[in-house]
Amino acid sequence: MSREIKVGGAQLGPIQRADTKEATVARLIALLDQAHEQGCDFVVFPELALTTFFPRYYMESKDEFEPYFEREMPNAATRPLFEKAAEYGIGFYLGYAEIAQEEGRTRYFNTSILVDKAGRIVGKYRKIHLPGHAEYDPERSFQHLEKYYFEPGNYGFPVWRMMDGIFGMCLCNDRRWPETYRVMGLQGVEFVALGYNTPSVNSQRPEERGEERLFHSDLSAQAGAYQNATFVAAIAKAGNEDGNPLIGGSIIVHPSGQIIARAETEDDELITAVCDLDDTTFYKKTIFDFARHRRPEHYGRIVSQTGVELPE
Ligand code: CDV
Repeated sequence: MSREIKVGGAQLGPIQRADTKEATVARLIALLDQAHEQGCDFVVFPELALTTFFPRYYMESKDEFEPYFEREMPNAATRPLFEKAAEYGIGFYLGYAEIAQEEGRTRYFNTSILVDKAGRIVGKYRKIHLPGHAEYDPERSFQHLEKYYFEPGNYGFPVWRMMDGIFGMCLCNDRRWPETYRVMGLQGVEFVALGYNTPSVNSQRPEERGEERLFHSDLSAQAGAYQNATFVAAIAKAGNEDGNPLIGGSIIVHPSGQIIARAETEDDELITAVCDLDDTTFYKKTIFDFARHRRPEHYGRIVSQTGVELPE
C-alpha cells in the first residue's frame, strides 16, 4: 500500500514591517483554505512566517525587537490557524521567532514547529546554521543580524514519526549544509520541511542577482533530497518587504532530486504535490543504502573540525 500525502507549499509574499500578526495569520489561513479545497494533508509555511524578515534591521532595545518574537505557541494571534488546521485535519510546519525562559535566562531562537492533523505540536526545531553577523555592519547595504538576534539551536536535527512517515525540519541557511540532511537521513527521514527568507541581492556581492540565488536554493534542496532519499519542501517568504526584495522559487523535490512543484510568483501562492513516501525506498535500499556504503571511519574531519586546515 502506498503512503501518499498531498503536500501544500504555502509560499508567502512580502510582510511589511507595519503589518500586524493578526493580518498575517489571516493570509496563512487563506492559504490553508486553498490547501483544504485541494485536498492537502500537510502544509509547509516559510521561516519567520509571522513577521517581516526583521534581522535586516538593527534594533538595540529589547522593547523594539521582542514584539517580533513569540513567547508561547499557539498564542492569541496564531490560535485561529491551529484551530482551522485541526478543523480541516491538515498538519503543518511553521517558522517563527521564539523567546524561551531556559537555564535561568531569556533565550532567543529562530524556530519551526511540526503540527499534526489534530493541531498538536509534535516537534520543535531551532535553527542551527545562523548566517550573517552579530554586530551592526556599516559596510553592508542592509543587515543580516541573525547571529545578533538568535543563538544557535540546541536540539540537533531530530525526526518525528507522523502521518505514517518520518518527518524532519530545518530552516533557510540550514538547507545549504549537507550535514543538515545527512543527520536526518541517518534517522531515515522521508520528508524534510524547510522555510526560507533569502534576499534577492547578496549584500557583499552586488553582482550576484536573484537568478543565481534561486539556482543555489534549488541546487541545495535537490542535492539534499537525492543524497538522502527524501522529499524536501523548500518554501519561501518572497517579494519586496519595505524595499528589500526576497527570492521566491518555492519548490517540492522528489527523492530522485527532481522538482515536482514550483511557485511562479513572489506572492502568497500555494503549490501542491502528491508525495508517496514509499518513493524514498528504492534510493534508500540501493545507491544510498547507508548501512552498506558509508565509510564513517574516513569522515572524522566532518565532526572534529569547523574551518579548513590546509596541507603543509
Ligand atoms: N534566512 C536565511 O538564513 N538566509 C540566508 C542568507 C545567507 C541569505 C540563506 O541562506 O538564504
